Amino acid sequence: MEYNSQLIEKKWQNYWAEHKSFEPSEDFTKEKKYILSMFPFPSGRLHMGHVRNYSISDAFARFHRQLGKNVLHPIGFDSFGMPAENAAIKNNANPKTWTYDNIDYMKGEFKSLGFSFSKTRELATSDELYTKFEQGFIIDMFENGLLYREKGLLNWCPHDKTVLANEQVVDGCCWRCDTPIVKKDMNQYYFKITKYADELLDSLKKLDGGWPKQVLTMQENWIGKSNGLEFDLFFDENSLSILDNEFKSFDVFTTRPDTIYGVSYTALAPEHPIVNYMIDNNLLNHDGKGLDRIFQIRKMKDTSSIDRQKVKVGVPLGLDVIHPLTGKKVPVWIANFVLMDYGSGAVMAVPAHDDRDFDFAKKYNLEINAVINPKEGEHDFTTSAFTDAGVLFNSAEFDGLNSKKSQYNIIKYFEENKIGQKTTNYKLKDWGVSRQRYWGAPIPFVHCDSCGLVMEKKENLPIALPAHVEITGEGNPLDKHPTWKYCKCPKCGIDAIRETDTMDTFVESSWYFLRFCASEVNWEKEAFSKEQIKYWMGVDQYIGGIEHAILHLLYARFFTKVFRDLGYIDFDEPFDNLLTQGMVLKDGAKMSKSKGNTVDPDAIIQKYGADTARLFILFAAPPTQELEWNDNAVEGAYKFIKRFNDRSSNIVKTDTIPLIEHTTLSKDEKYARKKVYEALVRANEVYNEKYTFNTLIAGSMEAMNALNSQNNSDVWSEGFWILSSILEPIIPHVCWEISSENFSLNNLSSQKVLDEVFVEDSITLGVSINGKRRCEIEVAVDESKENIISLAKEKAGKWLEGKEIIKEIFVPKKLVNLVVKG
Ligand code: ANZ
Ligand code: ZN
Repeated sequence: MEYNSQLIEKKWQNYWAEHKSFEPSEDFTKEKKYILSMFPFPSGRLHMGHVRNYSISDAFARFHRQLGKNVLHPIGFDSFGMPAENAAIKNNANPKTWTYDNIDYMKGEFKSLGFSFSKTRELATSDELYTKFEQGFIIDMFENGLLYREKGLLNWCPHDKTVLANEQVVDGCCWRCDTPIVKKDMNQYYFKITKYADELLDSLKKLDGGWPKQVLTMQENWIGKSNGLEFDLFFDENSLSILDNEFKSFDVFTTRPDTIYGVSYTALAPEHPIVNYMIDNNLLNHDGKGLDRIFQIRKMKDTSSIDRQKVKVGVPLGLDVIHPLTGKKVPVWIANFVLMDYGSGAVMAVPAHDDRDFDFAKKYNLEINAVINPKEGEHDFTTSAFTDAGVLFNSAEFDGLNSKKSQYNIIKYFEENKIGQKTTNYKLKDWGVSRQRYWGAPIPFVHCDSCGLVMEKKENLPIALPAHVEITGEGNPLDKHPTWKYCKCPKCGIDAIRETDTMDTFVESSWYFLRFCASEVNWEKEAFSKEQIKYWMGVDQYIGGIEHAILHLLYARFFTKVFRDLGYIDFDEPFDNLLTQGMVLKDGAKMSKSKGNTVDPDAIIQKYGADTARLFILFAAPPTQELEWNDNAVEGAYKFIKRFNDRSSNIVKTDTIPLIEHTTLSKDEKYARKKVYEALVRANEVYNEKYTFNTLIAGSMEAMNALNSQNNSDVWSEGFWILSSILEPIIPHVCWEISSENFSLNNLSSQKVLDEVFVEDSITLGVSINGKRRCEIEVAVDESKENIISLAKEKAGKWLEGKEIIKEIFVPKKLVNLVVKG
């Protein structure tokens, strides 16, 4: 039949929907495969990045289904979040209506792409049922001390009018709208992720091999564990009296105690409490300029942390501390590169051995005291810092020791004299989850005048959003809602006020993969059951963008460990294998609406069909690399599918693979079989651990060409049986069409790789004259040297006429070279 993508694709999509072809079974004795792609935000339409993501996961899912495994390949929508509210402001739409309309449209797109998602487990995180279970978990976490409310300096985006997590601040600006953020002191809820810092770090080891190295490193750096020495620096008499004895000392953290004799100044973060105290009490011994500078520096941080790293700016405070080992006075500065939220917000500065300290010292003419020499050679301390480990000098009793040994000894000295201790610091901060927005899951707490902060009762869940709300873009719509926040205290029953903060949407994506383990049996009743989790988790293959390499994956790992500790599950890493797909580019740039270089998936499906889109995407590049859109290659993919469809007319209809007597076949027939079986071997590697769909497709194309060069209908039929099975995960519609017409459905579970087809009984040798390749001969594998050479002479006769052969060179299985004269 003529290839008609529209007809074939609609037909099979409806068939799959009607027959619920892709529902996993609850038979937990079967071998399982959990294939998951990161779920989309319902922005309105799918983009090519989505199509790539789901084409990859669908290929895995369909392959394992063919092998007879119980496959879970679910999809949902990460449907809370600001864009729904922004659309509401812009188009005067209701965020819920906007969201669910988009979801409907995108589900249609999923169908038209032929993705084999389970339909019964579809979810949107804004569904009230999902909110109900999530709020239950939040309450459990609160009861177990993993959630707390605290005042803190928060990043505030004046444009979006919301608090941002540190990670959502990029170079001092809001990650979404690029507006410079400002600091605001506010109450908010935090998850105690720092409690799990060590475990989050240590168990990365378990993921080695299954996750890309790059992602493991990003996670490790984000957690940012460092060991060092923490100690107090005490003010001298004069400074104590300036500070009215309000502060006697401050704490510093160093990873390089071996450099301690090289300290020539100390520096506080501009937001340090001592600085605040001095500002508030007018204690800065300056003409006012110092104060201005401090405010300038603080502003610098707010607008660009990059500036803050590059340009070094500081202000002397007119205070001195006493060096704990030498007893000498050391001046105290404010420095822009010291961060308030790391360590103790103060550093001992060693310009000779630290780059930032060096730049600062040069700028402000501070002492540079070298105390460590390289193990070999010399270092010029007037031009740069020496930051490596080395050998100590000018360091009293520690002279001559190497860095490592002296670090140990110096920490020991501090600890024995009770003037400091060994400490571990983490870059990781607790996860602030409050958002002052409407379109999110309400945080299920109540503020009561007599009881304080009270949890909602579980039987009152979900605390759902009010359906009607006015969204103006100013402030928190829930806070301004006329009725919603007024309630009774769940504990004492008096009038109380509901918490109006909603949760960071990263909370929803931290456990959705667990929710997918629930089935129709218990979907409404509970989030998931222990048995379901035990069977389906961990996710065998997780696929998504590298942009989620840090936060989403870290939070999902954190939730998994928390759920383990709460007794819901009994493992601690959710994703066994992770594939981060590359970006989709056009004209060398990432496809984006603002650049105007997007390709609309719907248009491609209209013109060529979903199979073509999927084939192109998986053929054009290995999934982990960038993919450049190419219209000609799309056309090429279409032609291949059309040819594949047309040639299927050579198949002899059958219910079993024809039995073929391999030794009786002609050379071309044997070659075709060999190519087909090579593709089969490759399919197993690619779908299991190599991911290079492009090589599998290339191999299948070769096999098609080889089939084309022979006429044996049994070889055709067998070849198509195998090729339509291994290509089904990639171009499912046409493959279901071909196999339903000709044989029972694709099924690789009984497909054996036949060794006989790889046995070579003849080989091709090149024949060269004076090193120049002239022709080829075909000989039996075990042919004798004499016969081969005489055959070569015969075949190369016309180049040998009138010439004398002076040497015959024979390289077994490779070539014959005849050296001639005349
Ligand atoms: C003295 C020193 C000498 C340092 C030297 C380094 C080299 P990591 O590895 O990232 O943990 N530091 C400490 N707290 C800081 C803060 N709040 N803001 C900016 N810098 C801070 O870095 C630890 C090192 O960073 C510490 O060790 C401290 O400088 C600095 F030759 O102390 B070091
Ligand atoms: Zn109360």
